[in-house]
Amino acid sequence: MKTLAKPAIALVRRVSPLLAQCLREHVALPIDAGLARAQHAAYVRALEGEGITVEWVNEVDAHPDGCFVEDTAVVTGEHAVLTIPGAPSRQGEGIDVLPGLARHCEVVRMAGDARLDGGDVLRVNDTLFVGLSRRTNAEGAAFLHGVAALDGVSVRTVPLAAGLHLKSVCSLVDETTIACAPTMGHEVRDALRSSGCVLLPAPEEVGANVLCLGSCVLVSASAPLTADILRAQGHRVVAVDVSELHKADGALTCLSIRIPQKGRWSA
Ligand code: CIR
Repeated sequence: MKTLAKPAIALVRRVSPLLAQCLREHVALPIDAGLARAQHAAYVRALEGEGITVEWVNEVDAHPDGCFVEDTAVVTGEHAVLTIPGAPSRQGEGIDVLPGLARHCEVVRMAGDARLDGGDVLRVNDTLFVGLSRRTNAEGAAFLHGVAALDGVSVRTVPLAAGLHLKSVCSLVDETTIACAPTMGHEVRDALRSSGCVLLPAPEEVGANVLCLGSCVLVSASAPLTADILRAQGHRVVAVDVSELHKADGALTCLSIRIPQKGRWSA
């Protein structure tokens, strides 16, 4: 296992009291915004427990999907793209994120017809894999490419066969290992394999979205079988209950924007 550097900073945003009005597939499941807020607080404590500095987006939490802050920005190194998320209802979220992001990176704001959700971007070494999804288009990937090149990072697009975002179906366990959902399409599989990644099948769909924080891997408490597999492979696993956020189609990576340590990269 090749340990990935842990992020230096994580930007997070409070769970909106309007969370139940979020975009989601299974609207029949009731969402308890208060419980979601408590679960989010535990997620933040887990980040802090790993020595990551947590910074909050200060603005009022009037956006139902605002806590899924990862979708509003992609940090490429010294630079970051403030995205135009693919869902029109989410396009007002980024402006509140900008001040916190600009404290750490030179921010370039996406423009024109480009659309991109940060959840569609998976970094592996110096490559950003970008899922072309219902939320992210080729113009969005091309815009990201232009900014990432400034940091010596390349972009490779992959069509998404299933799932909301690329990182809904795959995420980094360590520097070269990727947890994968049962539904992950062969295009993503082939692209990751061809770049030298080792794929680790996650028995549970939500087990495919883990968050590597250096020597520790956050895993959803809703994915106990995935957690067992990771432990058996020698990973230090911290389970976090985000069941209420899963109902909103959220997962672990989307709840923060990670800023890497200088000159390093992280999940
Ligand atoms: C949405 O549909 O946009 C939100 N309800 C969930 C976004 C989750 N984001 C992510 O996984 N990157």
